[in-house]
Amino acid sequence: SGEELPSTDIITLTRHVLSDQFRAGAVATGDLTLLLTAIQTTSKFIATNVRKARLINLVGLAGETNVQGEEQKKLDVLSNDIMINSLRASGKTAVLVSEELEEAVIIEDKYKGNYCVVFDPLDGSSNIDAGVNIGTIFGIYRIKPGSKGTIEDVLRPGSEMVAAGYTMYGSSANLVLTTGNGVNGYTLDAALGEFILTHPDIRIPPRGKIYSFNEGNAMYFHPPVVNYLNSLKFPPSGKSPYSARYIGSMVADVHRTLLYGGIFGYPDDKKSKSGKLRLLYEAFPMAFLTEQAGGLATTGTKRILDIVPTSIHQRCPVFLGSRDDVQDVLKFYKGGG
Ligand code: AHM
Ligand code: MG
Repeated sequence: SGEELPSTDIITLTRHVLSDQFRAGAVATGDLTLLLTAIQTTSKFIATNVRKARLINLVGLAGETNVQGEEQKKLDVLSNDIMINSLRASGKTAVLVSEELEEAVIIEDKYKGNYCVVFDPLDGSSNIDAGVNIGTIFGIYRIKPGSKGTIEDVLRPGSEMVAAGYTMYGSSANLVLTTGNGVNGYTLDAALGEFILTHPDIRIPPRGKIYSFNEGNAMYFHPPVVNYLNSLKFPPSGKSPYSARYIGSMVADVHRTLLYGGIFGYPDDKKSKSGKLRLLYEAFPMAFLTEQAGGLATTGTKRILDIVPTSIHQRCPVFLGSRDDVQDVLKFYKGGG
């Protein structure tokens, strides 16, 4: 075949989301599309800042401590501000929950819309200074009928989210999104300033060959996890052991899991009674994406999307990925270890 001609019919994220709504025959008001446009803009802005971080001295500590008592990085603070400002200005949001802010932000009447966005503006902060992949994670709820937008609108199971996704800032910026109708991946074309559909209908292989856990915590792990991991490393004779991959950025570890298959886990253990990851803006969006891609997401004993949150920053154990791999973990939990 000869040289490929450049496509004159590119599918941008906005076009794709709109065509999805046409297909579904939904009475779309365009509100969600506009909200997603605002989110795309924040991702482009954050991607730009991540790129030039080292040049303009955005790496290093910002000198403040966040809700979880961790020191904030300058890029975290910046990314949070970018998202709050843009989401408020979109006029489509009523409640915002950010990992970086202790309290939920209730949007004033002038800008109030019908959606709530829960997000971690820049996840994987321990990787920033080393230039390793980091990302933004977000989940979207529609406010309850009749609600003016309160914290109750986000203290709902993940299964009620209308959309969720993440943007990974790596060698390219990749936005992966579900609106409850499968999962699609888009890559930022920097010249166009548009996210272009590059990974249509992502499906997780039913079984993988990679496990992704912080095994440095193994001495705290509960028996089901220890025994499960041993089963991967010391399989019955004739079978190959799994490969270990752990970046320590949930977005990057989940992204790889969606594309290659396998399992990502951050369990609860003797030290971290509820694990580390946050339910609302880390576990829920990733669980939603995983299930939409044909995988499973569990705490070990419960489907993650069924959990009813009681506070906005609560944590939750996470195992997610290929269906068969997650079912294997569940067997260890059911068998009592
Ligand atoms: P952060 O929100 O402070 O960045 O922490 C969340 C990150 C996840 O991206 C990642 O999966 C996990 O923490 C890694 O934790 P650990 O360093 O304990 O392995
Ligand atoms: Mg974070």
